[in-house]
Amino acid sequence: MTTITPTLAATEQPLHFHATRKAAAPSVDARQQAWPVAEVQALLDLPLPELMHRAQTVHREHHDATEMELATLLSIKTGGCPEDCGYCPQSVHHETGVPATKMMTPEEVREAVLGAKAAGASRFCMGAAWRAPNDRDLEKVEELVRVIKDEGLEACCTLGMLSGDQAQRLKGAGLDYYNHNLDTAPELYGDIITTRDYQDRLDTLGHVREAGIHVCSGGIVGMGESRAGRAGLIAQLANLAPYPESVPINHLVKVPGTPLADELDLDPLEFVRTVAVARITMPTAKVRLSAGRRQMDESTQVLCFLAGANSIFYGDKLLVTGNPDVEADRALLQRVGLKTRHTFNA
Ligand code: SAM
Ligand code: DTB
Ligand code: SF4
Repeated sequence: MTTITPTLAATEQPLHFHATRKAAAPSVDARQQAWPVAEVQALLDLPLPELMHRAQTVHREHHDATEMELATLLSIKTGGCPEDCGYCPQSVHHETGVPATKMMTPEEVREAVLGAKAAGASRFCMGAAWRAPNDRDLEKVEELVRVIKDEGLEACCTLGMLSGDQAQRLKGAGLDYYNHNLDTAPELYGDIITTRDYQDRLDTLGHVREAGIHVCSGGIVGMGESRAGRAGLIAQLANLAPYPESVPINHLVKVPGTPLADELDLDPLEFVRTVAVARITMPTAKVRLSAGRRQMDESTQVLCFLAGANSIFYGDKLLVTGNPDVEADRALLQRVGLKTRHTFNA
């Protein structure tokens, strides 16, 4: 399969499944505290040494700062997606040269899971280019989830919108995490995607949560948003009650043919700040340094680790674009002195 080469180069409106400070009942669970956008923006605006110190303090209170989770990603159904997400190479609305494929078989998926396990991944995430799965698709995905669980890895998938019943079925198959990103701040959403709205995303997250599946939800940085836009995204995530167990912070991968291909480069330190603020506002979550590492220099990645990122995608490919080579990642983790499940179970 081809790997696509990328180009080089606030709101406080209450929404359903969104806790405002007023609505939040006094709670024994510190995870339920709400974050006004202005407070999140104030964190983003801190001098970097102060922000990093706060992020590292929170990170160490809740995690072993020398551990890194490795998750491997597999596109089980690529391309031909009817949605018009402006960043995405798999949308039929953009001429990116990504061909639509059929869904992978359980045998193909097992082979990929075995490879990921042998390379040291502890979590396996399957992505499909759907607006929402139909019931026949879902039955096949349930079988694929069982393949991952048979091999002893944590199972995650990202399939688009889910109904409550579909979420229950995935839970029954053993799914550990469901990834469904809010992607950007509510007020910017309509500039990036027109075929669904923010509330659709929140509804699916609600169904996932109700089914007892861990929520994986984050967004994309570098789509032309301001700091206020990044604050709006982080506040939305941090105010989910409870906030997601897993928060992917993606850097936009600029793919030729997508409307965002010519977006201006973001200062890498703005990306690092966003990771740090995600860590501070969602202390117990896995903060995942996700798409865009291939285009990032290693020092920026290390700053993200120091800002509290404790999970990466591991494997030479994301869905259709490239990721750093496994050997390069192993060498980087070793140079920084980070342990993975492989090393901390050894
Ligand atoms: N179709 C499903 C959906 O949108 O929820 C699942 C797959 S979709 C590719 C998963 C996520 O990948 C998106 O929500 C977005 O955050 C991320 N993504 C897609 N294209 C990207 C790009 N070019 N750069 C960074 N992240 C991207
Ligand atoms: C997430 O937040 N990032 C991953 C995963 N969830 C599914 C996807 C990144 C996609 C990057 C562009 C591509 O290769 O299609
Ligand atoms: Fe489809 Fe998901 Fe890509 Fe949007 S991000 S076009 S929903 S595959």
